[in-house]
Amino acid sequence: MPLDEEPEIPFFEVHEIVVPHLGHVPIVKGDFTGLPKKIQQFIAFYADYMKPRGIFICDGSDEEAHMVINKLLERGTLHHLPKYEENYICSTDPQDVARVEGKTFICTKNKHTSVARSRAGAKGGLGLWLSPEEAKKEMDERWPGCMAGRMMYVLPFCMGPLGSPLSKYGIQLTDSNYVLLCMRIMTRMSSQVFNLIGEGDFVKCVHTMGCPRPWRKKVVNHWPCNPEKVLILHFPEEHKVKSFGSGYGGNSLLGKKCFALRIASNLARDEGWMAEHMLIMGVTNPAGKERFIAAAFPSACGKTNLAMLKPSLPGWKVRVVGDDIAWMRFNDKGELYGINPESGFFGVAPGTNWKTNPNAMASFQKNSIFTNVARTADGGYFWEGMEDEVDKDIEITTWLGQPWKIGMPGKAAHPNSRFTAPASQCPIIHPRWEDPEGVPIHALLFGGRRPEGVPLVIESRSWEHGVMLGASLKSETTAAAEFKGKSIMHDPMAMRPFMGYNFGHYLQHWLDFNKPPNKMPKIYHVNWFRVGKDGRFLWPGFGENIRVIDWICRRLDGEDIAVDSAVGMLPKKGSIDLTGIEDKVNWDEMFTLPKDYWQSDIRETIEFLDTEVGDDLPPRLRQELNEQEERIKKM
Ligand code: GTP
Ligand code: SPV
Ligand code: MN
Repeated sequence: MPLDEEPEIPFFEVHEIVVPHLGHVPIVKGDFTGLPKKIQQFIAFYADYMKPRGIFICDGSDEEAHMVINKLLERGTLHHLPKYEENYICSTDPQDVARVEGKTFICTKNKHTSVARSRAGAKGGLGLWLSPEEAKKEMDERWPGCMAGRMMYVLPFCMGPLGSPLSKYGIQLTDSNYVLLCMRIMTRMSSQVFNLIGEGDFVKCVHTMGCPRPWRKKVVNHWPCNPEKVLILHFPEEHKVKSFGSGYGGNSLLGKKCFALRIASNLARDEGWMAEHMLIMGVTNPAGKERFIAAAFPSACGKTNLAMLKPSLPGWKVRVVGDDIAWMRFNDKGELYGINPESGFFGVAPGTNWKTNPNAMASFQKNSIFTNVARTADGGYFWEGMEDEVDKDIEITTWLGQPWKIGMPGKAAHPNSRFTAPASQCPIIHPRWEDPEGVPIHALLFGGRRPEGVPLVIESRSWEHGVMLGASLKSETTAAAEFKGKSIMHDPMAMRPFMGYNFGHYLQHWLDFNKPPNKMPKIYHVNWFRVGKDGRFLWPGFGENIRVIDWICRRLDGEDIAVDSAVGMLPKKGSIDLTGIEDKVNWDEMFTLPKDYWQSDIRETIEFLDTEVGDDLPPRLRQELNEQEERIKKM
């Protein structure tokens, strides 16, 4: 029996207006009876289960959005930012500001479908499994009647260009109109999707803030949520996601991490493709040759910034296809093609400014939503990093609603505050970003925040060596999840919080792609975040990263500009173009490989993968680790 059954509801000889089983639940918008039967059943089942006061079937139109925006303005959840066109700001309950990884589970009948057969001492950080019985118990405690007194919105959406063979459909039920507005930006939300689904398959997404009326707890910032009861459940075998208690980002915009990574990685395993936490960018060199690069960095490690990079080298052109998620597939000729399943950017606000990321700035001058940023007295947004771009003395209201000025202690915006902007508004959006076939992917990058020991760029020796570099990915913790303080965490393939199935099987899936006729893209490891003795970044980053991209593209062209090292191929000294920044960077400091550091690093990595992935660690990957360790010993 499925974990969470939606029994056939027998009343479906549809009457004219009244939907018998829903009885007291009015359809306040949309044509329920005109929907495909399977979708009617899905809605009816959950309406009965969650008991909303009404059902609002969305069509994704501007009128509909305005209706909701006006309601939220009236209620005080949203504020208009008069400095721009159709930009709105809101603050959440301060207890609901990031993804909650410890409350995010994969539910499958068999435990080891979801998580690897780890060894004693494993911390279980590569995905958490919950048994069907436990899941049912937890759901029974939360979901029945959870929408009492609230509206249930039905959001039909498509991940990927409408009509692309690589795209997938979903329907999200939610009682948050903020989620409705953000999903409208982040996915292709349209009533067309109902017809495209018909009686076919779709991912069932059920989200609630978990505050049925009468709600007796204090609501902060007009943001009802239920932090004590947050639970995010994935049922890959049933193509279903259930999320309770949080309205924030990855917890509530279920098309994003839940569907496009956790559920999709399962579909990808079964159907022979890849669902990855990667940006996709097109880079054209001064000679006019374009390459596409997909890059996996953990949360808040620079994907959005790299995808929209403004090149500091003359003659280069960068255009963005996606900034967070890539769905990729080898075609019949063995060429890897990728699409961006999303249609918006949910980007980290702090640090973003007209210098570091002008293309992101330009993307959110209109039709955007800002969450947990600060406001200026002249009706603009503000966050850390914008100090040089607003009047020094301007009155600011922090994300917590406190009066504040630049230079005062404390922070104006939450470190994980975000902008939600339509991708189509990005001035450098790639003309092929909605190409149903996707774009060809020529290189894959992995990277994280590595303050110590790890050089600016490493080229893998082979596909398998590259997969090992990806599996060994580590990064300093950031504000994107609930972790406190800074420490270096493993984040293999930048997928640690987003794995939808057994990580050992996932690595094997990657290794298995290397077979004819597939032409394997080259794999690189990059690190913009190495720190010098003075505690400052050794590499200027942002627009200067084009210099590393240039080196990578020249390698793809076969230029002899790399030297062998114990950890992979490194740039020959001087082979990265540093024209104009020679005095700012110290090559040797950026590229030295401290033997002690690497020896303990590889030991620790092997230990980690042995313990966490255990018997599911592919032997080929273990061999790559051994060989790397041997080379490091001989360094
Ligand atoms: P998610 O959206 O959470 O997945 O993050 P992301 O990977 O898209 O990271 P993003 O580009 O938003 O960058 C996160 C933070 O890193 C921001 O504060 C940036 O200013 C900073 N950052 C990005 N690129 C660089 C870089 O090249 N060098 C330095 N020093 N900081 C960077
Ligand atoms: C991330 O944490 O990687 C994000 C933000 O992109 S969220 O959508 O909240 O996952
Ligand atoms: Mn991002």
